[in-house]
Amino acid sequence: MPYIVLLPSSISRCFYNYEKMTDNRSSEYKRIVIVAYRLPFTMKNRSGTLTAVQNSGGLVSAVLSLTDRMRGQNPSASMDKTVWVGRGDYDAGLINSLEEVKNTFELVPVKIPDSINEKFYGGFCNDLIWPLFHYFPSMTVFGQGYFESYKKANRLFFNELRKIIRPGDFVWIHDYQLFLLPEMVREEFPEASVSFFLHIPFPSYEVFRIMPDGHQKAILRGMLGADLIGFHTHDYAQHFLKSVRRSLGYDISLNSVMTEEIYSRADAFPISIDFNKFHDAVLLKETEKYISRIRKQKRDRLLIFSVDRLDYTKGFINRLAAFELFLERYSKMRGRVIFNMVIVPSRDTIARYQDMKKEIEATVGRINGKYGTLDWNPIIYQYKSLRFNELIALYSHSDVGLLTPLRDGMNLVAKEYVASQRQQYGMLILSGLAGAAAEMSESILVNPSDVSQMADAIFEALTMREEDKKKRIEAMKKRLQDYDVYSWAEDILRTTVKVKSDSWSFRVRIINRDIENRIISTFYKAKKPLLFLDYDGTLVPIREFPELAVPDLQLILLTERLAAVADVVIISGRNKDFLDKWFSNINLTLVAEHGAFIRYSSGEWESSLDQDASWKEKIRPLMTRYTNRCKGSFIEEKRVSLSWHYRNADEDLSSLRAVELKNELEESIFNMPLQILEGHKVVEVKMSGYNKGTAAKKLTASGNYDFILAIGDDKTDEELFHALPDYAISLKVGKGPTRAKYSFLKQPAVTAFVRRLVESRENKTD
Ligand code: GDG
Repeated sequence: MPYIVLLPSSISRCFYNYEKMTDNRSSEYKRIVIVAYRLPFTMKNRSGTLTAVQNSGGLVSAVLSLTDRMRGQNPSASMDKTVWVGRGDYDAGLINSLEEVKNTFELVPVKIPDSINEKFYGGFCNDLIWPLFHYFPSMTVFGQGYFESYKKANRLFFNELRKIIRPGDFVWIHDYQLFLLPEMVREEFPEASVSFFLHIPFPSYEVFRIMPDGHQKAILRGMLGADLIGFHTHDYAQHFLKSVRRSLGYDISLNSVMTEEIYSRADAFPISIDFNKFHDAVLLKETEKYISRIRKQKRDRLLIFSVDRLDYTKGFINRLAAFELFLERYSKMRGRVIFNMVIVPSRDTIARYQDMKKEIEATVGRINGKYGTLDWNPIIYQYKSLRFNELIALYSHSDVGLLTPLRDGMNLVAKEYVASQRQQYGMLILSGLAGAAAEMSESILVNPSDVSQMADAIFEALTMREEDKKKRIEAMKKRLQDYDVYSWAEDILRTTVKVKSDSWSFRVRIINRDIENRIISTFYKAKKPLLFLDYDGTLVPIREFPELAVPDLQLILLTERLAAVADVVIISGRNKDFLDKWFSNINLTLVAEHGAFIRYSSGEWESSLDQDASWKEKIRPLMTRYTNRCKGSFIEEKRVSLSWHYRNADEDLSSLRAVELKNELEESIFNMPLQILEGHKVVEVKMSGYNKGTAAKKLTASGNYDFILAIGDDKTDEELFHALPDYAISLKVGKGPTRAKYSFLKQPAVTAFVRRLVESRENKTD
């Protein structure tokens, strides 16, 4: 049966078979499609011969491994080669035939003319988004034509993507160069599973709103095209959601945005590293020669290092000032410490970057001149990229990692440094303004603008006792090992599946004459039909005051006629007296106060409260899992309730966990006589026994109904819809997201439909 989906008009252009996708919605993905500004290979053209060098980033290996793991988990379902869409000037045929590429990805190059790329990448991305999202509004350039080029470039990406996208794909879009792409995908392929991940911070709304309104709205709507929007930290996700609320005016509920066209969730998925790769590389032969070089250079001195790309967000000058103050303040350390500062070349053709480089070099020269001696230079400055094994040697033999960016989405170097500590224990000094700080609380956290605090932190790190370093580093290592880049990628994939399947259950399908006719014809043929009708907003329109919403004579008569041809239940939030007053003379069943009371046609009011406590066996393990994940929290058990208390736990983590627990509980308690209450630092599940769903279950169980229809308009009716057997037909009144199979746009349509139902059966001939 074809559905009508209330989605952007472009749906008609969609090539998916809707019914097929609906059936397959929970099946596993068949292919991963990555879209990122850069391809995972760097092409090298040496005297006419093209070769490809695979980039070493964690994302590349995570995606390759994810594909393998999915193949392994489900060998019967053929998992296709992962596709990677990214900027590239060579033809697809040529690069995909290269030996180095063949067994990895299928590359889809997006050609972006330089004239567009300059204002798109150099302009909008690097001169506007990058500084603003890293809290440098004064460096933000709102250049002419930037946004137009940004839109064009995103469109160019989409034009390539749309050629290859197909059902069963998991489309994973990366970073700030492609904010507009998810929406383009959703408009044309509403059934595609899309995840977006932002690698840089999402700033607070007060900074985000500095952008022109049009840019703000386009970016947020663009991102909301994804089913799941991932950020490094909880704060970034909250900033995004707040911006959605303020700039687009959408309601946010439990990290989700639900409108008539959108169902998206935003959450924190801190990126990790390939822990084993770094941990194991320390012992490799190729690393050894660099280690001996470092040992020779160090002699009995202590080594501090930092590695960053040349960028104003990295806080080089403050870091150098802190090192200088450290030498000044702790004079006994002079001659005993070397600071190896590695800066990886980046954008140094741009004047601002050249100036920054000059300033860094001048500062290094001045400090070395001031404190250096014949046999000791306090700072070794390198402006170059290191080989992987050289980097590992530096990580593994540095006594301190001094990583103090002014802002950083995450900072992978911090994680890599910790993973490389195995022959000796160093200590990490980490900026509190790097995303990594949220997970690396055992490091020495500093404010990168507080030069004095950083100088003291250097001394503390250099003189920390071996056992303390070991304890702190091992705690961080364990976390990195447990949640590596592979778990990260899997987590995102799994959550996208979940969000997508939730979005299916809430999708709105507007009823039409054709569907009405089919329902009426099934009703006509039914031997034993049952109808659930909500009252306010369904049988009568919502009025300003409830006492004004009384049934008129026509409705009473219609209900009477309906009750003569089918079993009818009026299921309402109204109290017993109200329902008795208007409907007690009709041969139907009444359900009052959302299911707390039931009155069968011939009987007295009964309470439907259930005393069974077996539900605890399902809820307790779930709460126990959260207790284990959140130190300091505990479970309290009463006869009719289970509570998860978190007043003694870490405030930020526990409030995040409380939201997650509530989400999971909501899933688990559907169809059970329970409700969730949230108190002060407590999440409680208690028996309710009185929602419309449980009442409906009881009523449907008591007869062999071959036709069940339910009509309702609000949240409490969603429980009713959910509780009904699959063959039941549920109809929502109004446009919002719903579990119902179809929706009426307006209440008066319900009365007209009910009249048609009645007439069909009254005219029944057999
Ligand atoms: C974005 C966000 C976020 C660095 N120098 C050398 C070298 N590296 C490697 C490191 C590390 C990576 O580059 C740099 O890590 P970042 O975390 O800064 O990553 P970016 O991709 O630049 O930045 C950032 C990240 O995305 C991930 O989401 O953490 O906040 O800005 O892996 O090992 N590698 C080699 N030689 C070097 O000289 N071989």
